[in-house]
Amino acid sequence: MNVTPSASITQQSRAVARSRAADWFGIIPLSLFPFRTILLFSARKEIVKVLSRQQRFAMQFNRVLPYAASLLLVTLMACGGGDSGSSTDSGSESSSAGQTAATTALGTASVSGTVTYSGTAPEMSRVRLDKECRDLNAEPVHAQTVLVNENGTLQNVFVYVKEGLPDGYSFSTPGEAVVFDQSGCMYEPHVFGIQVGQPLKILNSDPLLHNIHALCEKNRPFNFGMPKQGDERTREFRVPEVMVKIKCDVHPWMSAYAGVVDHPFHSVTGGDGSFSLSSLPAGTYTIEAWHEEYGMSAQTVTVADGETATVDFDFGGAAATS
Ligand SMILES: [Cu+2]
Repeated sequence: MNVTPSASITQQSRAVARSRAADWFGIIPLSLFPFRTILLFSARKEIVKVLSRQQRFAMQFNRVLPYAASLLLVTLMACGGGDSGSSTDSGSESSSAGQTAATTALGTASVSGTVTYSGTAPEMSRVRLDKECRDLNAEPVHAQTVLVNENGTLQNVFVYVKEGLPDGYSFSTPGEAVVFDQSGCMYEPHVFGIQVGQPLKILNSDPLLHNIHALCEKNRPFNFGMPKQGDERTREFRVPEVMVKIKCDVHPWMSAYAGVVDHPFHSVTGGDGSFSLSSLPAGTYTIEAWHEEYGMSAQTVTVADGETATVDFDFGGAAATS
C-alpha cells in the first residue's frame, strides 16, 4: 500500500513547517507568552493550510487506519471462524457479507413437478423474417411464445424458489457460464435461469448484425451490437430480477427472458414440461412459476430432508394467443 510514503512526506512537511515557525517564536520574549500562544495557534492553522489536500487525506487516513485494520481483523475472524462447524449444517450462520461466501450447505430435499397446459394449444404464428434471416433458415420459423408439448405440458416456464430459504443462506457463484446464442435470427434459449454473478456468455452464430438489449429494471441495462459471426461477449447480473426481457432492436421478433435469482434452485421446463429443484434444505417454500404469456403462479410446499415434494402448475386456457 502506498500510504507509507505519503505519510512520510506529510510528517516531513509538518516538521519543516514547525521548525520554521519555531525560528520565529524563539525571538519573542517570554513576557509576551499569551501573544506567543495566539501566534502558535495561528501558525498551526497555517501549517494545515500549507499541506496539500493529498497530504491532509494521508493524515486523516493514518488516523483511521488503526480502526480500519481492527475492523478488518474482526471481520476476517468472524468469516474464517466457521471451520470447526459441519458443512452439512443448514446455513444457520448469519453472513451479511455473503455474496461470495460459500456457505453452500445444500440439503437433501427436493421439489419437483410438471407444468401442464389446459385447453387447446394455440398455433404459433410464422415469423416474418427479412431476407437475410430467411436465407439462414431452411424451414419456416414460428413464434416461441406458447409451446405446448405432445403430452399436454408447457415449455419455457421458469420455476424457482421465491421464498423460504433460511436467512443468511448463501451460495458460491457458478463459474460455468450460461450460453446465450443468436442463431438463425432467433435467441437460444428463449427462456433461461441464471444466478447473480454467474457469467452470461453471449454468442453470435449468424453472419449479420444482432443487437443485445437487456431491458433490466433492477439490474443495470445493457445494449450493444454484435456485428460479426463468432462475436462473443460476457455479462452478468448483479441482483435478482424475475424476469429480464432481452430483445434485438434490429429484428423485432427476437426476444428472450432471463430469470435472475441469488440461489441455484431454479429450472425451466422443456420438452416434457417437468422441473426439479433439488438439494434444498428441509423447509417450507414458496415455489413460483412464470410464463411469458400467462404470468405468475405460486404455491407453498413443505418438504423434509431426504424427501421429494410434488408441486404441479397449470397454465393455458382461452387467453392463449400467438
Ligand atoms: Cu437480431
